Amino acid sequence: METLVKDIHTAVMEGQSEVVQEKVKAAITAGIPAEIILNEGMVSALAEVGHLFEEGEYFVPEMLISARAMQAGMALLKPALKEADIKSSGKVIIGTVKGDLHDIGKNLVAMMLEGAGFEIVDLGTDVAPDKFVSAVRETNAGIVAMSALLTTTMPSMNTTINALKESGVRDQIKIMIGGAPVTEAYAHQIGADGYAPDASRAVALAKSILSVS
Ligand code: B1M
Repeated sequence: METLVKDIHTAVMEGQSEVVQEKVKAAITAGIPAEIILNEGMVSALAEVGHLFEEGEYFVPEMLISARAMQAGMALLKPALKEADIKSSGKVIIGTVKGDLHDIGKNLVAMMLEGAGFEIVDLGTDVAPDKFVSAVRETNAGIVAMSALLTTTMPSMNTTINALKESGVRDQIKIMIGGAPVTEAYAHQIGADGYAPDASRAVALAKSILSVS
């Protein structure tokens, strides 16, 4: 069991998508819990990739192929991450804010929310404030969920909230935010309704702000 998780970790770090897929399939078959495969095999590998990037040992192409390898593995884990008793919990509009192309965390949050019974409207990455506004107008979503991975794109969350206010739709929805540099304090500062540090707590937060049990 440990060897398989280690192999997944190494393959994500080396950006070997096919090996990741092969090992993730083997780990699922071996009965290793999806959360262990995800957190110990893949999320920790990307954290290490981030450190190597900071230290100048990895560059953007290496980060990118590691990210692709993780996404290949995540696709296989999706069914296993779904909760058993799924009932409709509401609709969530989700996107990575303008200027930001990181989508793995956002995809993971979307996947876990979907698994918990939420309907997802995924706007993708680099989402301009007016796109969030249009999505609120076009859907009957209860939540707008924004992700940012760069300190330089966090202000786009504030700009988006202001755009939602200016267009008169702010009070129709709850707003939740997250992403590595984002904090609870920042959520308060910009007037979001909630912050979650990871995907499972994002599910708990979404349920609590929509009062879903
Ligand atoms: Co970039 N990158 N990157 N990158 N990248 C970081 C974020 C960085 C910390 C690396 C580093 O220096 N150590 C750094 C940011 C520094 C900063 O601003 N403080 C950085 C940089 C600098 C950059 C570029 C500027 C590099 C360059 O071009 N010179 C560039 C920017 C491009 C852009 O966006 N405009 C860039 C590009 C890229 C790639 C494209 C190569 C690739 C992204 C590919 C992709 O996403 N499809 C990439 C990657 C892979 C990373 C790291 C290595 C990994 C990010 C990741 O996917 N983590 C990252 C280093 C790191 O994080 N340690 C780094 C795994 C993911 C599961 O975690 O996204 O944190 P995370 O999501 C978590 C939580 O944050 C939370 O739940 C998730 C699951 O638990 N969460 C939410 C996320 N969104 C949420 C929303 C919620 C609630 C919770 O509610 C709505």
